[in-house]
Amino acid sequence: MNQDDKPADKSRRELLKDAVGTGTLAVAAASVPGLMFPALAQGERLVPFTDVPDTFNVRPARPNATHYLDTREITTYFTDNDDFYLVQHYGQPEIDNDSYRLKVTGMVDNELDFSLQDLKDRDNIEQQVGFECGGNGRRLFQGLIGNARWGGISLKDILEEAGIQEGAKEIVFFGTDTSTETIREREVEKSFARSLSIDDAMRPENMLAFEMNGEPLPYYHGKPVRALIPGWYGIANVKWLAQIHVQDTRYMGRFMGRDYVTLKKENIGGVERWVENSVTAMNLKSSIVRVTELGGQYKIQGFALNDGTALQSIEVKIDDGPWQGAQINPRSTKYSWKLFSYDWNNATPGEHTIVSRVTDINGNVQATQEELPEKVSYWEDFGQFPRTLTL
Ligand SMILES: Nc1nc2c(c(=O)[nH]1)N[C@H]1C(S)=C(S)[C@@H](COP(=O)(O)O)O[C@H]1N2
Ligand SMILES: [Mo]
Repeated sequence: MNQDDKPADKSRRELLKDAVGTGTLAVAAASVPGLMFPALAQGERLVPFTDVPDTFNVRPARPNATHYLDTREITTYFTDNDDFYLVQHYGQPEIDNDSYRLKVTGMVDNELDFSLQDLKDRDNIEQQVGFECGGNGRRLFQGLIGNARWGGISLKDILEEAGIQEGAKEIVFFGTDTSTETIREREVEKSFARSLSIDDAMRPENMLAFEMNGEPLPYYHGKPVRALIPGWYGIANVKWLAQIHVQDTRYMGRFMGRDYVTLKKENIGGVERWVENSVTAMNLKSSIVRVTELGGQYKIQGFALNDGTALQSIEVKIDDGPWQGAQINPRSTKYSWKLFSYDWNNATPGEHTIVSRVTDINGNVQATQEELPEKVSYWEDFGQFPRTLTL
């Protein structure tokens, strides 16, 4: 076990089965030390980025507030539960474990109604999953991001037990959190909700999670149960999950149809059109988040995330130099984030611009901001992110 692992309860851990093969990277990662993002060693320092203003301020998690990481301070492979980013659009409902119920309703052969214990009594699975908010990006220096070890049960099993009926199209996940929304000048009480197509919902890696890094799912992260859709932006991971509903129509709620909707220009069969899409699977993305120096030796570190497709490489470019391969943490799994590290040898004093790009095994290369389609909304900010610093 690596030093930066949280100590796991062994006996419990051995009981947990891996949900699906963790999947390996296509990258040969020989001789990479397991500990890629250590806390600063004695004499080591963080080199400040000149693109981060002095006023940029990261506060600890607080009730009902968005919380983001100071990505320069990422030192562990698993993000601490207390520091994992937080987004909640309708507040943070308090749910009592003993009275908690999860209902499965709609176009199913058997409507189901589970207590928390009923869910825990099913076959338990565990997966490493990292994700970011669909609204993450350069303005927060990528702070809406985290990686954790999630424990729970298979969503597919539950759906199979319910028996999805012929003609069903979508599965809607309702949270317990509600808010009054003004829609066409009318005030209506709405629950947070997201939907998946039947095919997307039946992916074997999807989970209902009730543990995070070996602890019961924390209150802020959806206690007692949340959905976890590996490879997707965070919005799909409905917290404080109350109901799973199967229907034969498209779910049109705010977080599918209005918010978390990207507007971009696309070529549609030869015609340039403005296209809206719901934020779904994560785009191929990497970013540099920290640079360290020890005795004149500089190291550039960052992360990559995508939809789970194996990676070919992560590369770093310094100023107008060539792209150079970085080392990817070999402990990465299919849906975890991939931390990378690059030894910046012969760094010269002065101003520099450094940038990373990730390539997957299908040859998809992370685009520059300029190469991406023209986009109006800030959702899905996955272009290359050049960082500046002065040595
Ligand atoms: N019930 C509920 N689930 C939710 C949300 C919410 O507001 N309510 N926010 C979503 C969004 S936008 C994100 S990015 C992730 C964040 O999960 P985290 O707060 O555990 O990091 O939760 C998702 N699940
Ligand atoms: Mo989000």
